[in-house]
Amino acid sequence: MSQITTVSTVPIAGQKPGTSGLRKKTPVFMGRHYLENFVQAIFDVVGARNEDGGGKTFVLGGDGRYFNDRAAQVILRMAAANGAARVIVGQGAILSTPAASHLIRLNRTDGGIIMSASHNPGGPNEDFGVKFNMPNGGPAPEGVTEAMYQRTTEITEYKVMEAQDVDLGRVGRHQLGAMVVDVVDPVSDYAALMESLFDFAAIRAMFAAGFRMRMDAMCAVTGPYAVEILEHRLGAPRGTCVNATPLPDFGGLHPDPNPTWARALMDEMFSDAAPDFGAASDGDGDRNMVVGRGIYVSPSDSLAVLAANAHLAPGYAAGLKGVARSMPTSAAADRVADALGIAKYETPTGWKFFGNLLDAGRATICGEESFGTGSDHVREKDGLWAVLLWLNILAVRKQSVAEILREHWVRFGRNYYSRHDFEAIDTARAEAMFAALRAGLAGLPGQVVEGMTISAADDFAYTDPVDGSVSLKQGVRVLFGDGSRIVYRLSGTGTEGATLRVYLERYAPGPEGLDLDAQQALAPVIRAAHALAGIAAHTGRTAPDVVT
Ligand code: VG1
Ligand code: CO
Repeated sequence: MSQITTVSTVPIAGQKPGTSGLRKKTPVFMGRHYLENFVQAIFDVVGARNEDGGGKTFVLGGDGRYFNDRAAQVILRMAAANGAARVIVGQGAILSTPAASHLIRLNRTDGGIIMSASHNPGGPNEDFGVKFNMPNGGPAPEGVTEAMYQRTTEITEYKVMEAQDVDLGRVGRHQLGAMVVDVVDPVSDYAALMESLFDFAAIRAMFAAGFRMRMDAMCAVTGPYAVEILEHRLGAPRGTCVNATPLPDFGGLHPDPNPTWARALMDEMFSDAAPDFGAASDGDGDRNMVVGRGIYVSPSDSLAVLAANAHLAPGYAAGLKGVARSMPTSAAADRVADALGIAKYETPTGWKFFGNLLDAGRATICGEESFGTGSDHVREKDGLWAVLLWLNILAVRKQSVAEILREHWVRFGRNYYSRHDFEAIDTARAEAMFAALRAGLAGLPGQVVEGMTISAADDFAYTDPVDGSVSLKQGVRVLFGDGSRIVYRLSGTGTEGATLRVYLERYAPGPEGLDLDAQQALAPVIRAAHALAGIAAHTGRTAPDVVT
């Protein structure tokens, strides 16, 4: 028998979603009422029933990290108690973020709950997270997450069904009280979507002709997707995918695909035994890092190359409507948009800001400097999608990654780019640094630093061109007359202190000076960034923890 219980609770401080959902240390999420309060706030805001009283349908899945399976059972019991009619769950409560986005759209559901802290480490003492995606498949916009947060501050009770666990290991239809739980294979619909976008025959022929790649899934959710698509459907040799079994603690790895955390892949790609192409993905499968033999592709460059070549893939043969990038992402994609004569957009950090542009058909491809690229095929960034688009381009152009990148820079010029992260800074000190920076902005234009003249300085504000919503204080920008740029932001995904992100960019028009080391090319910009913000004086840090 299943019975619905109403449990008394009290608000828990700090349940405010950040850049991408609510993320906290796992023990916090496992604390009494913590998950329940937030999930109830979600249902209170979006509703589990339609206006006519009928139940809604949701998608549920996560990246498989520690507590994913237990949290899924709680969320299902609460969905049933709140009146939902049906929940579609990935087998084993597993769904990559892009696959969840696809299922939400494919089944015309009322949204979905994704359990992930993405690139943050997982485990009993690491991070967990929950976010809600809208019926369009995209992350809830700020207005909705703010309403959920407000709800958590006034919550007095939540509803839960008393019932046995649903067997999420068995694909098929299950019942939880009156609610249907459809457990689905997490991979098949997503793989079919990829086949509809890319020239699998051409990629298969490339592998058959000896092309070799390494795909590092970092013991996170992409493994099963990559094995099925790359090895089974495209004929890449068995073993192409490594770290392909999702583990609750990601095998102790930090599933953040960047040169620091995907060190093993970088070492292989720069060794004598390097394959033609390398890629890595993050905890929930929405990020990608791409590496050629002996050459690293910065995410900003990857976005630009994909935009310039997307028409080579069947799904984009008609061309792009527009390209959107987050503000801290380099302007490389803008140059491509200008050359193609298509629209370009600059949004705040976080995929939720691309949703309206994609829905309105204004942008086809979007990207962030943080290893996120995607298109209008779903409403999340999509790691494997980016890998497959690269493979499709390589199969058509029959050139190496290095050749493609060099030709790109010769044609468009090169935006040297790097991000320096200073992690776990004392929050008060980080805030003091930003207060000082903001207070001094008006006096910056005209000043000369490291031989470069500051042409403008501001705190990025964004007005959504589709719904007119305004987002303020999205990052401090310092622009120089020669096209160089510094951006300062505080991370909204961390769970410990503050993380300062400093984004550095410098444009080289070419044809000379296109092959420098990025850190060397950026040296004056880096020195200027330290000087202008007084990073050492405010934070006590002289060098970044992570450089991408
Ligand atoms: C970071 C990235 C941002 C990305 C977000 C979610 O946010 O900078 O570009 O959208 O993570 O990515 P922040 O606020 O820490 O800078 V994921 O793959 O963690 O969902
Ligand atoms: Co992610």
